[in-house]
Amino acid sequence: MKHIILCLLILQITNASENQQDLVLWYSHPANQWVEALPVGNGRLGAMVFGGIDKERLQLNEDTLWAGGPYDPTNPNAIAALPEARRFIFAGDYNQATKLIGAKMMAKPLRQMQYQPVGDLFLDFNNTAGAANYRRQLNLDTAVTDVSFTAGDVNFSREVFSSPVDQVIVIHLTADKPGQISFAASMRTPQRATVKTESPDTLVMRGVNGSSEGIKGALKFEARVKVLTQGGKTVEDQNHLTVSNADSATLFIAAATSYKSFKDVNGDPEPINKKRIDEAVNKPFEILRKNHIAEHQRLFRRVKLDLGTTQASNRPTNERIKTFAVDKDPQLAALYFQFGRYLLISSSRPGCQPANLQGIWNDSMTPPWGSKYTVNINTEMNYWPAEPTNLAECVEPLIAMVMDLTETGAHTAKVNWDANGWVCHHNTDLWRATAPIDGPLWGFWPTGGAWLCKHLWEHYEFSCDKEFLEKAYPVMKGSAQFFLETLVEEPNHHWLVTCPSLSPENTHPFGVSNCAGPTMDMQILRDLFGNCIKASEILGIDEDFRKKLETAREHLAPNQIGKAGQLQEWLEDWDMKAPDRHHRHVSHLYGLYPSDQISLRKTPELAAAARKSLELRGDGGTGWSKGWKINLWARLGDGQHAYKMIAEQLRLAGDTSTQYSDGGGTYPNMFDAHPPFQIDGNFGGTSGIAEMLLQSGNGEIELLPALPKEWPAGSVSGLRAKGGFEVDMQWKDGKLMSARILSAAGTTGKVLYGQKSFDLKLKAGESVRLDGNLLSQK
Ligand code: FUC
Repeated sequence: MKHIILCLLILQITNASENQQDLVLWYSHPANQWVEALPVGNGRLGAMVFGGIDKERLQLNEDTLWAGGPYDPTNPNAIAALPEARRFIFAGDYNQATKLIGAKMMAKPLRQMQYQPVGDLFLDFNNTAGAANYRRQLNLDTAVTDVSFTAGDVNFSREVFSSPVDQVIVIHLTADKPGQISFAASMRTPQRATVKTESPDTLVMRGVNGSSEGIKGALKFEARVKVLTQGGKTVEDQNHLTVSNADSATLFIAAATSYKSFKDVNGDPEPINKKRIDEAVNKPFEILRKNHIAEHQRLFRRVKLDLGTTQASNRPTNERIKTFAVDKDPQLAALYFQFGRYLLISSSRPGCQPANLQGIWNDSMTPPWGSKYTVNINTEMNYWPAEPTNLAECVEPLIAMVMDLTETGAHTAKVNWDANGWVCHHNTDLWRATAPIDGPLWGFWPTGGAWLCKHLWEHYEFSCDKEFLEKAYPVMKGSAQFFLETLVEEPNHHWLVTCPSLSPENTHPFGVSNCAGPTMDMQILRDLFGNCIKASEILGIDEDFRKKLETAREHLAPNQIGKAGQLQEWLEDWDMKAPDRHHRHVSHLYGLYPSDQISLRKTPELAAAARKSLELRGDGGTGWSKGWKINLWARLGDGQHAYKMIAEQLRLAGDTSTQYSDGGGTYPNMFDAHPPFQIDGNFGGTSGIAEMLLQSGNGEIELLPALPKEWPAGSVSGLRAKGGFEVDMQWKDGKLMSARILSAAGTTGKVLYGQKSFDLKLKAGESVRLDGNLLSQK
């Protein structure tokens, strides 16, 4: 008996370590560039860890360190030009409309504030010559990155994590011989800041944020590093600390700004940092590490995915990315899926800022597109994996931001559009600016806030949490109110349309993008109005408002199929004459994904038209564009094309030797390449893989809707479906073997697999086990 238990135990341990290995990114050399460094983050405080042998670099970020301060970018002159802009558009004089919008209706300033770095911490070592056996890794299961190597006869190791429990980054340096830890710690920053030692073991950076676009930097920030050693000696020297001959050392990094809310910057970072460090240094390292891992695993371990393993899985991550097209390496696709979940947990925890264009990781004072929140696709894409991959908590920062936007957006609605409710155009920033920015061709799109509302509704749809819906409904209603007041009748069919607007950021045959009633707007509003109608019914309120929405919804311009058999992007059949027929934005396919207005079963003709549009667009595009296309092909039930899009993503960024199209790709550290780095493609990839395995909506849960032949056998557990369900599945030879469906909310639903179906009638907390024919099992 004892023997059997021992065997089982050994088996379990082997499995556990094998699984762990499946969740590791690893490299045989230090990072030479930023996109090779490994990201850690607790939602708020992030670091890119380079793993240098004689010089370690941690590039640091804090999610409220943005340029500028509270500001009002609305343009009081905009409203006067609105009637004329509409007249130009309805008369077909699009160029005049664009000129007028550009001259009179844009935000002041024309650009929003950037997300900026804190700076770097450097550790310089002088006893690492001749290092060998180097390994650097990031374990997604523990959210700890570590470096190990041998120098002389000493084995060195370094561990780094950003603790969501203790709100500090912890660096732990050890050696297997006493007295071997010697280094100098210093800090550098591109910000207006000073770095000074405060005592023999503490280094402090104090600064103010940058001004931008005439908006004065209004934030104070502080980063604080404290070193604790076992043995050895620590001395201070003006702006650095020197540790000599310690047995081990632990560094604690805290960083904070004076940001309290988008309208209050009166916080004081110093006492916040001091308190966090004082509390952390009083806990043994093992406890800090254990608590950090437990909190990470509480979220991370909810979903397990096995797509199969091959020999290719044993190589360093950068090499595997390079040869994915040839090797297929199903485990790399699974790692990419889990990396997206890791990134979301690490960049978007409750109470923090939402994940921006780079999550929380950015080393530049002027990052691409300001590393802001672009809400004409990118911010939404960041949150696509959250609900289906069981990370609903991570949506909280997005929801909180949308609540803020109802306030700033109400001002923009009044000033720019003379309307009630609230509006957010195509971007926002830390200060929740909502006015149209950058230029008329990109910014004059009023539907960003309405799209964000979908995430509130989905948070309800996945959880069936009515209490949450009560809080979400007024936000959705405010957005709907804005459109009820600003939709206008277009002259040809008398449909209700947005005007002026645009189909994100695509130029129509008149050489500009501004137009009336682009398909995407209509689809977004069909969702928004429809979801408000359902919400008001569920909550039993607002009958009159519901009626107004019902009438308006019926009069929205419909989805139209053009001459080429495509789903029209605009009111007119312009698609085949548009100058950039392969444009990265596939906005009119919103109706297919993320929305479920268009589906193979419900609207087969529109689904065929969407497919045609997708074929005409081709497989090229930026990282996020390819990420979107994984999801779209999955919705079309085409697992092979979805897989092809994964292969488009999972190739080394910039590598032109593969058969794949331009743009997109993956950096050695698995960050998505727009290029340059933009995190949305990672999140789109994760949700795309989830969509290939499970889809839900319209009361249906479809199992393995788009399984490619490259993943013939596998299993997944913990995926979520709308209606409050959780799904586990196993498949073999490309066929479902078994599934387990748990109902958390006790709602009804229908499970589909191929032509088979099963009606779910479970009470909350009950589950059912089905075989590959969807017959229920004991
Ligand atoms: C939109 C996209 C770009 C980029 C930027 C952040 O403008 O068209 O490709 O993703 O947002």
